[in-house]
Amino acid sequence: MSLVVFPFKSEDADVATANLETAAHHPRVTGVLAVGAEPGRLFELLAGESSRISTSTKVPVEVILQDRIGDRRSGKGDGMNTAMRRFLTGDNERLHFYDADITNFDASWIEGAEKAADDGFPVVRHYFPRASTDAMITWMLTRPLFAIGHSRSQLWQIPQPLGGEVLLSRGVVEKLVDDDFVTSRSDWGIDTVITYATAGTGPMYEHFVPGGKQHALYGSLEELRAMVYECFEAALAVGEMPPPSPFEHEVEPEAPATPAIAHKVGYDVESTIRLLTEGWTATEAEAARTFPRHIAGPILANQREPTFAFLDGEGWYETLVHLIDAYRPEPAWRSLVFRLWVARVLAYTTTDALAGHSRAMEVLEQTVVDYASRR
Ligand code: GDX
Ligand code: MN
Repeated sequence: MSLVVFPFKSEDADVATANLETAAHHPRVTGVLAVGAEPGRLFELLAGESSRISTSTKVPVEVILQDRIGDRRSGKGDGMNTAMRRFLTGDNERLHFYDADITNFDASWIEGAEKAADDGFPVVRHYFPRASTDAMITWMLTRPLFAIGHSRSQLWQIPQPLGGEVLLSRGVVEKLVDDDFVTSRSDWGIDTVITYATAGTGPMYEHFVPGGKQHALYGSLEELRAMVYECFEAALAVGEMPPPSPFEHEVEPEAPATPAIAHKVGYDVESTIRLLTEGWTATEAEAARTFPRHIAGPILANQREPTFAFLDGEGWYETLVHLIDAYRPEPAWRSLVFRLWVARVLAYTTTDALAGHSRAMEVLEQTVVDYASRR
């Protein structure tokens, strides 16, 4: 008995409807829930579709609005926390989360997770191959900060700690809804804190999806601004928490990325370079001057011209270590952390990423391993 949940905000209605339908048709699924960010056209449309799907499948399909639960920007976190509370009012045993915008969502995702749960794993995460310039928040912020903050734990070995595709069994959800660290994170940081809060509480299984996750694409990295600093702040907060206890972590072996994934370009470089030089304020420059001089110099050079080559693996490590102490959740620092992340992504894209997909992935992984071994 499983409930499948899709948080949604502004997605393609046909894609979201097809996903509700796929979930409702699965024999293991006894309920489907879509949690919307706000009322409006998409919300009304999905509400209409949900009653049609309920009637034809005899599985309850509900579309609800998220409650205000956390104390940060109201975003995906409020959506997921609303879903977990709602799940506990029913009698389903398992809760699956999937993003509403996945275009290759099919029964195999549900099956992969259910099978691992049948084998006794209360937490199942889906992971999949990604383009070498995709997942840049995971690769440059979350895994490095986990590696620095909890170097001896298995936390940084979780391949996709920001993934929104997970199965949680009832006992796990009960813990999460009682955990302020999770309920307060109403923004993009929710996936980070759920990853932390589910690590160390029992076995964890990683289900590999060979075809990857196809979903709505970004234009410029600018679209990720809030996600960058919100995920960064969540990962910093995790760094201040006690390390998770050792846990059984079974990771399905991964297969090489298909050519379509390996050759995909993650973002537009030209429109991204401008983000280095635009919009500097005096307070942001002041924040930049707190870095050690050999890093502060090239950061501040971006006020005049794009400068990013200094953020190789070594430069980035020093940058993160300084941020861990100096960062404040204020506009100037948020702008600076986004700018630094853009510079790091460009430095990587113009060097390691050019070496081909499999080499680039090795370098990314090795960099995280190196960060952990320095602590
Ligand atoms: N209820 C609700 N409220 N749903 C939301 C909100 C919100 O405020 N904002 C976004 N969503 C939904 C959205 O409709 C989609 O279904 C899902 O959350 C993910 O959003 P999307 O814009 O597709 O994000 P993206 O960039 O694909 O990010 C996903 O992967 C990231 C990653 O792995 O890098 C998402 O699961 C992120 O949480 C994750 O960090
Ligand atoms: Mn998406």
